[in-house]
Amino acid sequence: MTKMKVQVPKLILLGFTATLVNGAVDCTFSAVSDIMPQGLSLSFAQHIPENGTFTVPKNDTGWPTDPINLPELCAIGVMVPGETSNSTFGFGLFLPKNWNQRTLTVGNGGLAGGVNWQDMGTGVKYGHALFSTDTGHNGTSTDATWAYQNPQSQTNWGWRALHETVVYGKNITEAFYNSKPAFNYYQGCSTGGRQGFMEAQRFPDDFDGVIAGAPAWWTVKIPVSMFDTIGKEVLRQCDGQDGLVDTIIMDPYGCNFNPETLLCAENVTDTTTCLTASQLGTLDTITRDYIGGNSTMVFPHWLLGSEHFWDMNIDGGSPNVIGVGYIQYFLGLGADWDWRNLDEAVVQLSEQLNAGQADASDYDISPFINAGKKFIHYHGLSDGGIATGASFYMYGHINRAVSPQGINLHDSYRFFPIPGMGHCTDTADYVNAPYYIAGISMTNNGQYSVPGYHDAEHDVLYALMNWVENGTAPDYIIGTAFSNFTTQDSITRQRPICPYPQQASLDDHAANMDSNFSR
Ligand SMILES: *[C@@H]1O[C@H](CO)[C@@H](O)[C@H](O)[C@H]1NC(C)=O
Ligand SMILES: *[C@@H]1O[C@H](CO)[C@@H](O)[C@H](O)[C@H]1NC(C)=O
Ligand SMILES: *[C@@H]1O[C@H](CO)[C@@H](O)[C@H](O)[C@H]1NC(C)=O
Ligand SMILES: *[C@@H]1O[C@H](CO)[C@@H](O)[C@H](O)[C@H]1NC(C)=O
Ligand SMILES: *[C@@H]1O[C@H](CO)[C@@H](O)[C@H](O)[C@H]1NC(C)=O
Ligand SMILES: *[C@@H]1O[C@H](CO)[C@@H](O)[C@H](O)[C@H]1NC(C)=O
Ligand SMILES: *[C@@H]1O[C@H](CO)[C@@H](O)[C@H](O)[C@H]1NC(C)=O
Ligand SMILES: *[C@@H]1O[C@H](CO)[C@@H](O)[C@H](O)[C@H]1NC(C)=O
Ligand SMILES: *[C@@H]1O[C@H](CO)[C@@H](O)[C@H](O)[C@H]1NC(C)=O
Ligand SMILES: [Ca+2]
Repeated sequence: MTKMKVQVPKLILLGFTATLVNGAVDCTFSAVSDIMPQGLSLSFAQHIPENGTFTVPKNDTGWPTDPINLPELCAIGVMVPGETSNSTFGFGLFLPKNWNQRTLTVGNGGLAGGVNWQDMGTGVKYGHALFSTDTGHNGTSTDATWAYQNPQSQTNWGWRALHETVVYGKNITEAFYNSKPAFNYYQGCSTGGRQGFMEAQRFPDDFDGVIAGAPAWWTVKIPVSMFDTIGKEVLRQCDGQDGLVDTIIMDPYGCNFNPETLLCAENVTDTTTCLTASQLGTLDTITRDYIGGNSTMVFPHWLLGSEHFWDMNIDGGSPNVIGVGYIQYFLGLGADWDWRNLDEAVVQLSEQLNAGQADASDYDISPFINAGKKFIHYHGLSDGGIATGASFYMYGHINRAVSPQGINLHDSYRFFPIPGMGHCTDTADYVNAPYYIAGISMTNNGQYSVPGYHDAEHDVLYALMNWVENGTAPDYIIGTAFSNFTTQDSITRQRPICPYPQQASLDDHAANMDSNFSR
């Protein structure tokens, strides 16, 4: 464990070295049409005034919320026709009037089809030009039916639509401002995290820096069904084991947890507050890695402290519909396939098909690293959706792939496990973890960055920019908790989040930081 002193942060406003550039092209349909690359068709070009709202097109169902409080910008919708209607995809751009000469591509979530207008609305407040793809279909996060016997759409969702969106997006941006983007960035979480790894693995030229959160990268693996919440008992046992009773489990792997304390006493009739012996067996299954035939890892376990969020994986007693839909429609087993029939053969079929080539398990990212690019990876230690163990597994395998090539991984890629954070955002109210590190995807509509702390110490996007553009690596990112995370009105806690394998030192410093922020 590395000790680290962290000053109580001061308000630092980030001074940008890039000059602001104004659009060289009017935001009219005909002017924007003229700068479209060959073969693309413009759906709309719409001028949004300062502090305006963008109205999401009606059938664009992936992110239907209208982003508000926007800076003045040009909103653009583009269709990329494919050889068949199944291979067609669309993408959106927000090109701000005052442009900082950077681009930011945002990722998608779950199985959703649609332009992520919501995260674009957050990202454009930083001054970047924003891109997002619809991944080739319109649909909600849990709907997989579009994928059935539709390999073109699977490939679009797997990797193609995002990559081509970036290539076209840079082209359109340069023509719009008559100036080439100086730096290109990416951020996404969950499916968006998978997309970030995929890009770094396959298309190292696309971005100078990537932020990938809670990557659902292991698409060929299958989440198993979940059970009840026992989080408070885990917290009771594990909280103090990291050296500080503060409702936060800093090191779930370091906790020696005894589940037997949850066992129902003899003859107990109310089993809502305890677990039966067979329920304890289920708990063991959940908190252990899923090892398949021939001792292969099928999927890592959920960590201690994630119990509050396990309900992400139960849906009326059956497993998460995303996982089930994936098997039914991506693997082609059809709507009649029942999750109770999950067996080794399904796991093997999944490995073999690698539907849409979406599996981001090419661990050798040396071309990305050798080109001087930077990668920030984060994952909530309390994630009940994508097991955090998958990120530790990913880190370990990337390290094993690049270290023998003489690469010091820490110089280019850092993994920040975030204590107490659920899937991409959120904390249990009995934990109140300072997890918020801004960027896109954990920020509410109309907001951006950390109020009062628009800087590289507190905001992961600024941290990445500082790393890429100044060579200043993030040794920590300070997470923030608010009394109400929705309104972000008052800060209750701030804590450094350290890159793995370091951990913030747990002397009385953390407690001091808490008291400094109880205002
Ligand atoms: C954009 O792509 C078109 C081809 O479709 C090409 O002619 C043009 O030069 C490109 N523009 C930029 C700025 O890259
Ligand atoms: C921005 O618009 C909102 C309504 O969406 C309004 O309440 C607010 O006062 C406006 N802010 C500024 C600075 O004009
Ligand atoms: C929206 O979807 C409906 C039903 O699929 C279709 O009839 C309509 O033409 C679509 N509208 C647009 C603007 O694409
Ligand atoms: C999704 O819906 C939007 C809005 O109606 C439409 O413009 C777009 O073509 C659709 N995307 C796909 C891939 O069908
Ligand atoms: C296109 O997708 C539909 C399902 O949305 C599927 O039935 C059809 O076979 C696909 N066509 C091709 C050529 O893959
Ligand atoms: C549990 O129930 C059994 C059978 O009714 C009884 O013999 C036993 O004494 C009970 N144990 C306790 C601890 O109440
Ligand atoms: C184990 O490996 C053997 C040899 O590669 C293979 O034939 C078999 O299908 C594997 N079994 C499982 C359950 O993965
Ligand atoms: C680079 O460093 C300078 C000097 O500290 C700072 O003003 C600037 O904001 C940094 N750039 C980025 C992108 O963080
Ligand atoms: C936080 O604020 C939102 C919006 O005002 C409100 O709906 C919500 O109930 C508040 N949450 C708590 C825990 O107070
Ligand atoms: Ca603790």
